Amino acid sequence: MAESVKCNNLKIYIFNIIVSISILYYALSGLASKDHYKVLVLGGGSGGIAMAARMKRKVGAKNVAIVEPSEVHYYQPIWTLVGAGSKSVASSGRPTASVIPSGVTWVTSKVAEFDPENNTVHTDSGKKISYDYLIVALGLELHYEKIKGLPEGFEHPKIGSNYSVKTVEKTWNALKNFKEGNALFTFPNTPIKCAGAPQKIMYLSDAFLRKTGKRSKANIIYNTSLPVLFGVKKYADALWEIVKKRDLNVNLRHNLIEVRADKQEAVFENLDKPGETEVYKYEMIHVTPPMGPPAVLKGSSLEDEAGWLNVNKSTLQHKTYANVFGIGDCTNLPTSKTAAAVAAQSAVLDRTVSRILKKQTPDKTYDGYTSCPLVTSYNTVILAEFDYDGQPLETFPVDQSKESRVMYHMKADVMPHLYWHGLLKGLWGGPGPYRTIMHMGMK
Ligand SMILES: Cc1cc2nc3c(=O)[nH]c(=O)nc-3n(C[C@H](O)[C@H](O)[C@H](O)COP(=O)(O)OP(=O)(O)OC[C@H]3O[C@@H](n4cnc5c(N)ncnc54)[C@H](O)[C@@H]3O)c2cc1C
Ligand SMILES: *[C@@H]1O[C@H](CO)[C@@H](O)[C@H](O)[C@H]1NC(C)=O
Ligand SMILES: *[C@@H]1O[C@H](CO)[C@@H](O)[C@H](O)[C@H]1NC(C)=O
Ligand SMILES: *[C@@H]1O[C@H](CO)[C@@H](O)[C@H](O)[C@H]1NC(C)=O
Ligand SMILES: CC(=O)N[C@H]1CO[C@H](CO)[C@@H](O)[C@@H]1O
Repeated sequence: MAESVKCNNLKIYIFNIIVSISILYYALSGLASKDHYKVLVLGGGSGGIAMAARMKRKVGAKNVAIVEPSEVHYYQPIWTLVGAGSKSVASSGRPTASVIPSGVTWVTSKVAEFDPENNTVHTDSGKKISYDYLIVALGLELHYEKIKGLPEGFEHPKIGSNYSVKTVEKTWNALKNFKEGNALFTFPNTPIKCAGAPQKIMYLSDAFLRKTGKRSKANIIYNTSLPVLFGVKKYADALWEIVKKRDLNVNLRHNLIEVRADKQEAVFENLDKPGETEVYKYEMIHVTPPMGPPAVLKGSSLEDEAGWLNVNKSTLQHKTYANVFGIGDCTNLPTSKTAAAVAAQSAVLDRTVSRILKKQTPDKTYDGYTSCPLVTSYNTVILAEFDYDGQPLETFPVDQSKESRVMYHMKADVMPHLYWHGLLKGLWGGPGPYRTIMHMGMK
């Protein structure tokens, strides 16, 4: 009897020790994955990875962390070419773990809340992380649900969207199975990333239908909510020529508001005559969804009136919080949202943060450089490059508004290499320094 009581006491004693050790272990491991970083980067997309690589060089890997929920990092620009025969979806993605700079901490969660007064963010797993400097690179959000009938409509055939990895292959199926009728391409009534992509997809579809002898059975229509074909006149003029030559019907100020995928019908609103709608039958439709700022910025003191991260357009420093910075699609920088813009911004932001670390004022200015390779066929590209004022800023000493095969190779082969090995390693800050060399005093 006494023996068994003693034994039970011993068991309880051992049990208590185990529990205590476990609690201590979790408490210590909590401490080990420390919750304070000198530089905290939010988002592990193009801008976040590039900046983490650059900050690692400045402050050391152990002082940098990235908050990013996704296990896969995509090179989004290649989605325009995926399925067009030249590239596969798989080739556009790599494990996030392989692009996080070595030694930098990866927090696999979503940012759920900002507390910039206390230099802290909260994650969706309830963790609080504090920082000395914060770099926000959260990208933008796609809003298919703002079009009535979507995203459910994607369960039907004949509809696709190259803007999401979930729907990119559906575009190719719709195109491959095209018989005859209307092929519709849309551009929404919001800012979007890579504003050239909605029409690149049309040019490639046109080329595919010609190649397969079906072009005479297709009526290709590009209904865009924009008042122009492209924001920069030089390139818009060149594109109008192409559109005329290839018999593509472009309608400005037409906004897609509904898709009835079961009936293969699309409803557009005429933005110049509000309330007036037109219903179109389609044999294929490519939807470019409305886009908006990351929802998590909403209600925080970091957003501007439209919900984008409110930064100084020259230095990329937040307008209210001097230790907060922004890069890429999530910001209110008044330029076209592209990875090429992110590259140029990364060089400026690198300099801005260095100066702030040394208690100096920022001295390098972002000119709004962005670039959009407008793929106009299976082997040609118009490489649009311009700044805040819509002034062309061309890298090569040729007229880039002319369709070019060399530029196609830039887009399909050189750019992906530059992305994975240059931009993401924090080594590519855009073509600025090369522009001068390339022009060799010609401009
Ligand atoms: C079809 C298509 C074609 C394109 N073509 C071109 C092109 O030809 N040339 C070009 O230069 N650009 C092109 N782009 C645009 C380019 O891909 C983007 O502009 C660029 O990737 C923006 O980088 P970013 O870092 O701002 O955002 P992203 O690279 O989108 O990264 C944002 C990251 O934030 C993460 N995130 C989101 N919410 C949270 C949260 N709450 N917490 C933590 N992390 C979060 C996301 O998972 C994502 O990894 C194209 C894009 C598309 C879709
Ligand atoms: C994207 O659009 C182009 C043009 O329609 C098409 O050729 C390509 O296949 C699309 N991408 C995918 C993955 O469907
Ligand atoms: C800062 O943190 C404290 C304590 O956590 C909190 O009470 C306070 O509201 C926070 N400040 C702001 C501006 O949120
Ligand atoms: C942006 O920052 C620069 C340099 O610090 C400053 O001169 C300029 O006034 C700022 N612009 C705005 C709009 O705050
Ligand atoms: C599909 C669709 O809505 N097409 C419309 C695009 O805009 C023009 C007007 O400019 C209409 O005539 C088309 O019907």
